[in-house]
Parts: sequence; structure tokens; C-alpha cells
Amino acid sequence: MTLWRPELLVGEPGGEPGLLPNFVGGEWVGGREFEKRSPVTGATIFQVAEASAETVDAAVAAAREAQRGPWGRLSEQQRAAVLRRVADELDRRFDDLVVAEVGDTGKPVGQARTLDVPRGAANFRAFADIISSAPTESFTTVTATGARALNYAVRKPVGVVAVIVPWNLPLLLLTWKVAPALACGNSVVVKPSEETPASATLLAEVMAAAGVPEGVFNLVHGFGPGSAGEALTRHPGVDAITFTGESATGRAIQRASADTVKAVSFELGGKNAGLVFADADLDAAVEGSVRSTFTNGGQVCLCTERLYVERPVYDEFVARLAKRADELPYLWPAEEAPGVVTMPLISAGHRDKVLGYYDLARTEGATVLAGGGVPSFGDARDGGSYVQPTVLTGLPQDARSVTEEIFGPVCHVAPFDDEDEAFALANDSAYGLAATVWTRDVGRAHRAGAALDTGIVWVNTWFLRDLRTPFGGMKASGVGREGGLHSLAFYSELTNVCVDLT
Ligand code: NAD
Ligand code: 6OD
Repeated sequence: MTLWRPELLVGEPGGEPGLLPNFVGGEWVGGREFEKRSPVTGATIFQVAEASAETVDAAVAAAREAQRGPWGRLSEQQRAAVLRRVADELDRRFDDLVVAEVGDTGKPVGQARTLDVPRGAANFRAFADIISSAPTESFTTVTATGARALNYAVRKPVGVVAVIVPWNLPLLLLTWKVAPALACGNSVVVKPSEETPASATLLAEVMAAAGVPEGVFNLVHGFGPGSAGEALTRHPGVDAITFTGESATGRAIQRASADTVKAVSFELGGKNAGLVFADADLDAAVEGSVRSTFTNGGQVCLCTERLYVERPVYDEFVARLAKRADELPYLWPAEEAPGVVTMPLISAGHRDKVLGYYDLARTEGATVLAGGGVPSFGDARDGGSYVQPTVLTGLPQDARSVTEEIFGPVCHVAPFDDEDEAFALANDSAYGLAATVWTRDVGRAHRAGAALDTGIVWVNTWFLRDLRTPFGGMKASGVGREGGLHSLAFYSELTNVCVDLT
């Protein structure tokens, strides 16, 4: 059966919005329905079937049974072949996935085509390669008494992995976790955000078409507390949780999962700093900061929300950044334009949160150099969740707008006088996810890598990601690392086998 038709997004002509079901043990399963609204217009575009507690139980049971079956005993090469078939099927459904991703998020179609959707297939191909070539450890032990033994580690699946993901890059972040989990022989129960149910539902179709055995990939829709999300975190049948989302949610999941001692991998929030040194290529620093602040409506955990600029270039940098923020075009998602464009925030609730921070910043004494409000369109987009790209200055380092994650198209810019001060300001945060440094001084670039307490430091670039590299955050930005062999470490168990050689 093909569940997905592009017209589901807008409803049948004259009909109701399409219904997105759960996927459990290879079957589509209904539930109490909730509405998914378009961020662009506010219109209802889907009804989504919320997974009940019984549906979550069934999904975990199906995952357990499938994992204990032939799937858990396939060789790494055989699993890699399945992952490659999933990637091929994702390529085949490329256009449908673009529709799903753009419909759910209101992001520009050009971004969905060049980033979100291709990364889905790339994640499966990358982890097919990584699991095929993963090294194994072995050591020969010789003791003083003459005992000799060979030790080697056997990699095994963890079991049933719950994958709980947010709405900002839905397919990219979901596949970034499902691919390594399956590569290691686990089965998964995924819970996409209630704000972005479409591409995950389509992924279930892709899994079935690619021949992933029934029960290996299960999908439950719903919310966090009191719904499918919390049910998964408390479920005794779930062995590990991989979660991307807010730091506060990470804390709640850690508490909920403590009784059943689950392994957790957390990719959480950020309040990322960008450092612009006077020796930087200023054109590149301005354009790079426009990208790092306003891409995806500022709704990327890696976006810059704090910029620090060396005093000799501060005035020029701030003026140019504010001008670029004011000029960013407002387009319908289907319109194509080069470079960064604005997009709506994910929901009216999130727009109100971001606007609350714009007001708070004014109350705290900020100067608003660009934006600070809501655009007016005179068309259906007035029902959507747009805010203006915003540039703030003049706040102290301890202002809430400078310390708390806003997750919108906004940054605060402040001056600094030397490298030590710049590194100290960047590190003065409860978060530690990412930092971006703009400089032509190679020595300073390497000093920044060593000095900045973040999981990633970009130098003269932003959001360039090699899937083999470690990814994660320090402090309130996360627990653990995924990416390449680091993902294998989380998604597998190791048994050391010690064999007497005498
Ligand atoms: P969120 O934490 O509100 O929700 C994320 C997911 O968790 C959703 O599927 C949600 O339904 C579920 N959830 C919420 N409460 C839960 C609970 N108590 N138990 C179980 N599940 C629960 O985050 P969001 O608003 O969807 O996404 C934005 C946040 O995600 C930002 O803070 C952003 O920085 C962060 N993020 C981090 C990364 C990273 O890699 N570090 C990447 C993307 C987004
Ligand atoms: O690129 C990735 O793999 C990744 N995890 C990106 C996270 C983006 C956060 O919003």
C-alpha cells in the first residue's frame, strides 16, 4: 500500500486533511487524532493518530521480537546491504520527502532539496560503510606466571532503541540516529515531534519497501509528557534512548528512565557563540554569521545566538549584519532564491516564545538594530508563524536574552578587546554545543579549538558536517557523542572473549 500522496498535505480537493497513522510490527495503526497545522498559514494539514499506551507497548514488543529474530543475527555486511537499499528507496521517494518536510516545517524547498532530504539517504550510506569497516580490538595477554590468553571484543546489538527527535531538521535528525542503530543490529521505536509527523511516516513506508523486516522499524506518534514520548522513556522493554531536543526535556528523560537503567545519548540545546576577530575576512564573517544566525529561521541547535566582535571592526560588522538581516527575503516555501531566506517558526506557540524574548530583550535594555517584530504580508501567511530576523546589541553578558536559548532568528552582538577575553566570553555559558571562529590567524584557530568548551569549533565556516566525526555537546548541551565509530559505541554492546592459549 502507498500511504503517501502529496495531496495529503493540503487535503483531498474539497476534503479533509490526510491522516498519518502509527507503524507497528509492519502494520498501520490508528489512534486518537490530533491536528498538525501549517507553519506558513496556520491551516490544518494533517490529522495525526496519537499512539496510546497499548500501541507503545505493541511497538516495543514488536521491536523486541524482531530484534531477537533473524535481524539480530545478520552479519554486518548483510545489515549494510539493507541500509543501502533504504538509501536507494529514500532517493526514489525524494520528491515526496521534500513535500513532507516543507509541509511540516515551512522551510524553503531549496533547503529541503539540498540539505534535509539528501542527508537522509547519506546517513544510511555512511553508516553502511562505517559498520562494514569498523575495526575490532584484540590483545594477547602474557602474565608473570606464564599464562597466555587472546582477548577480543565481540560487537553485539543493545536491543530495542527508542529514538525521540525534535522538529527543526526532522528527517535529517531522525535518520542520523536510525541508521547507526540499525547498522548495529538493533530494532527501533521512533517518536518524531508532534510538530513534524510527515517525513517519519513516509520513512516507515520506505523501510517496508526496502525490505527491512517487520518490527525492526516502528513509529509512534504523539507528544512528550503523558503521551508516547514519556511512555517510551519509562518502558522496561526499551534498552537505550537516543534523544535530541531541549535540555529541560533531557533532564526529564534522564529522571524518567532512571528506574529501568537505560543507556542514554542526549543532543540538547545550545547558546552558541561566534567570534569575529579583526584579522578575519570581514565579508566572509558577515555572510557566515548571516548563515549561522538565520538559516532555518534560527531553528538549528548549532545556530549562533551570541556574536562577539573585536572592537576595531565592531561598528562596521554590526551595521552590515543588521542591514543583511533587514534585507532577507520573505518567500513562499516553494519559491527558490539563492542564499539565506526567512521562513516561519514551527508553530504559533514557538513564535510567541521567540517574540517573548524580543520583548524581554527590550526590557533588559537592548538596542534593536534590525527586526524585533512580526512581518505583515497581506496574504494567507499572516496566519502563519513568522517573526522578523533580529539583531540586538547593548546587553550585559548575564542578561537572560544572552544566556538562554531562544531558538529563533536572533542574535546579540557585543565587542571584545583581545583573544583571552573572546574565549572567556564564549565559554561563559551553561551550554557547550558549538562555536564559530572567524580569523585569518592559523595559530589562533588552533588555540580556539583547544580553548573553547564546545563539542564542535568551526573555523571560517559553519554547519559543515562529516558524518564520521564525533558530534555532541558539553555541559547542558548533551551527554555522549555520536558520529562514525562514536555512534557504534553507543548503539552496540561489547563482550570481551578471553581464550587460554597455553
Ligand atoms: P523538545 O525537547 O520539546 O522535544 C523533542 C522531542 O521530545 C519531541 O519528539 C517531543 O515530543 C519529545 N518530548 C518532549 N517532552 C518529553 C518527555 N518528557 N519525555 C519524552 N519525550 C518528550 O524539543 P523541540 O522543541 O522539539 O526542539 C528544539 C530543541 O531541540 C532546542 O532546544 C534545540 O537546541 C534542540 N536540538 C538539539 C540538537 C542537538 O544536536 N544538540 C539538534 C536539534 C535540536
Ligand atoms: O548534522 C548533524 O548530524 C546534526 N546532528 C545536526 C544537528 C542540528 C541541530 O539542530
